[in-house]
Order: sequence, then structure tokens, then C-alpha cells
Amino acid sequence: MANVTVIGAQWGDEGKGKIVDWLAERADVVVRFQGGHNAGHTLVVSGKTYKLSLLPSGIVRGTLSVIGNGVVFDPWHFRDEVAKLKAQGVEINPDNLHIAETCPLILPIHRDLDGLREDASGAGKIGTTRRGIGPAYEDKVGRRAIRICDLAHLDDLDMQLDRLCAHHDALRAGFGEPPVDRDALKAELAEIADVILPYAKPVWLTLNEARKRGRRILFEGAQGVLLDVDHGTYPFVTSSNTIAGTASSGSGLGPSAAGFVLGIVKAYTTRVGSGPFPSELEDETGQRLGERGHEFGTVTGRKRRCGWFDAVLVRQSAAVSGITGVALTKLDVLDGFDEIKICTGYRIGDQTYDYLPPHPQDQAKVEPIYETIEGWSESTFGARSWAELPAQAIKYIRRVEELIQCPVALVSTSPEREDTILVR
Ligand code: 2SA
Ligand code: MG
Repeated sequence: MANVTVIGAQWGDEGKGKIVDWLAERADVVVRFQGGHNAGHTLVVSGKTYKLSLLPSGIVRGTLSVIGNGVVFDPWHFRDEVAKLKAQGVEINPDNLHIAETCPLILPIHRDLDGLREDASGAGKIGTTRRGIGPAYEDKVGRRAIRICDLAHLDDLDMQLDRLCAHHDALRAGFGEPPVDRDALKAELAEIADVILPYAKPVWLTLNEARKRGRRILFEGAQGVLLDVDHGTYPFVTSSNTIAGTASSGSGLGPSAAGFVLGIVKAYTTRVGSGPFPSELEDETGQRLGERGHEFGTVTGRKRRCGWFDAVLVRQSAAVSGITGVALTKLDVLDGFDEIKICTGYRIGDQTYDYLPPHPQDQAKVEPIYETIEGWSESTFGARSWAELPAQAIKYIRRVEELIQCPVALVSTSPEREDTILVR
């Protein structure tokens, strides 16, 4: 197996955790390259459930795991997630986990700002995870961030902290909040530094050397292409690029390192947070999808919105992200429906679209054009071979492939790793 880059091709929660775990067995290194602890990756290993938000999924099986420079890193959350996993018996140490020294930190002031803005936005709120992701990326791009390597130079930090605090004090004043307590922040950083620094490494170097030695690298994306800050349903997006191209910039490897780009696609569509969702079902059918699919946010516990498969969106995701093949997940959730719909285009008035128009007003207005196919009554839950799938389910998969113009390489039929069908 060459390198593989796994990304979500919808709005996140496509079931990346399980697929990454399935692939991790065949990989030498697993790398996170964007996002932060807003991700929610659920892994079921021998009946035991692990929930990861920041750490690469490879850690559960002891595969060398890397947090790349493209990730925004909350050190206090890191400490807690590591403690939780250790309590579940997972081994985590500076030998099997490397963190880029250049990762920008998510600080308590970022979490504050995320929450203050969401609370003040009323109906216009993004529905973020309130974990400070957006504000931390803003400070990175604004060249104000405190990075992991700064934790080893606490004596030189004052000027940097002054600049950062001046910026945040102005923003906080707008919400009637007191200025940042700079000394308290510095003391908190000094306290957490010893926990983080043993893991801090020049990961670009480790990864380039691993590559030279022919090691197989698995890149683990978080969120999904429709939440990409450039290509997603802006402004209802996350603050990083979630497309496969980020595997390169977010880890310190060249663009050819991405290898096979595997887009993870749920057999229907879900979204958590606000923003347009053309094939959303606010009726019993949507409710049924949510219940059968256990559609609740891993991080926040929020109920996910549900709807039919939207082939227009996935075709667009596959194109902008250069997806080589798709893993179709949660097919079993569609078991027992008499009819299944697939969105094949959009309409606004007399105008039809075969892509999602860019303006949020238009995105909110588009009406899905559906094609209906007959469902299947048999259970696909836990199927491990193509031969175990009902004929109608195969028809559905083939139609999805045709519409998204991308081959289905894997089908996942339960949260268990072994319940996976390799199509090609
Ligand atoms: P943020 O916090 O700034 O990244 O939020 C911006 C938007 O991105 C969405 N977002 C997500 N969507 C799906 N899954 C995510 N991870 C968790 C999960 C989410 C959870 O796997 O369940 O537990 O709620 C994730 N992270 C960010 C978010 O909903 C906003 O629309
Ligand atoms: Mg998730």
C-alpha cells in the first residue's frame, strides 16, 4: 500500500475514524494535519469504544502518530485526552506520539472569544464546537499566535504575549469582558509546558525520513470538504482547509506524499451546526435516519441534521479535493426503506444547477431534484463481502458511483473494523 489520505467528503462525521483504524493496521505512521480538538473520531476496537478529538486514530493501536503543524493545539485538552485514553489502557509516550513544534496553541482566550461571538450572533451563529478553533487560526494567520516551540522560551514570551493580549483586549472590550490577565496566562503556559515539550519534535523531518525509507503514511483528515474554509458552505464552515491538499502543507511533506485520496462518504447526508443543507429532511424520514444512524455529535453531543444522499455535493467535493476513490459508510442505516432518494441536481425557480452555487442566499434557496430508487428489506448490517449485499443495495452503490463520478473502493456496514467490504 502506498500512502493514503483520508478525508470527509460531506460535512464531517462520515465515519472516518473507523476507516482510518482499518487502514492504520497497514500503515507505519498516522498523521493529523488540520483542525484541532473539534474533530470527533469514534473507534470500536474489540467491542471497546474510543473517542478521539485531537489525537490521531493510530494511537489506539500503537502506530506512530503525528500531530502536524497544520493542527491548532489545545495543550490542556491534550493533557485530558491523553489521561482518558491511558485510563482505557492505551499506551501514549513521546516515542509513539510526535507533535509539531510549530503548532499554534489554542488558549483559553480563544475559547472565550468563540463562545462570546456565538452567543452574540443570534440566528446568524455558525454553530461552532466553541473550542476556540476559529480564533486560534485567526491569530496564526495574523502572526500573533503562541506556538508549541514558544513554550521552551518562556523568558522571551513577554513581548509576544503583550501583542496578543492587546489584540484580544480590544475584542473582549466589545463584549464587555475584562482584559486578559497576562501574568495568569503566562503562569498557566509555564505549568503546562512540561507536559507538552517531551512530545514536541521537528515532525517534518521525521516524516520526510520515513518517506525516504518507504514507510507508509496515512493522513487523517478531520471534518469534511463542505466545511473547508475555501470550498465549503462559507461562512458556515470550519477555519481550516479540510481538502486532501492540506495533508501536504499541514505536515511538511510535498504534494506528492498524499498518495491515494480516499473520500469518506455516508450513504445519506448529515450536518451538525448551522448552514444550508439542500437535502435535509425535517420529517419522520429524517428522524428515522438519525435514530438508526445514532446521529449525535461526538464532541458536543449535538443532534445531527439528516437528509438523503446529495450526489451533487459529493461530486463537487470529489473534484475539488482530488478524491481517487470513495469509502461508503453506514449503508445499513438505509436497510428497510421502501424507497430511497438521491439528490441529482438543484433548482431555483426555473434555473437548474449541477453544482452548489456559492452565495449563502442561493445555497439556502436551492431545491433538490430527486431520483427515487427502490429500497431493500434485507439487513446489510455487518456484511463483509459483496455477495452478502442485496441486489438493490448494489444497485444503489452503483448509481451513487455513477452520479459522483468516482469509484466506490470500500463499503462499511457496521462500526466494527472487520465489517468492511473491499470493492476493488
Ligand atoms: P468549529 O468549531 O469552528 O470548527 O465549527 C465550525 C463548523 O464546523 C463544524 N464542525 C463539525 N462538523 C461535524 N463534526 C465535527 N466534529 C464533531 C463530531 C462535532 C461535534 O465529530 O461530531 O461533536 O459536535 C465538527 N467540528 C466542527 C461545526 O459544526 C460548525 O458548523
Ligand atoms: Mg466526527
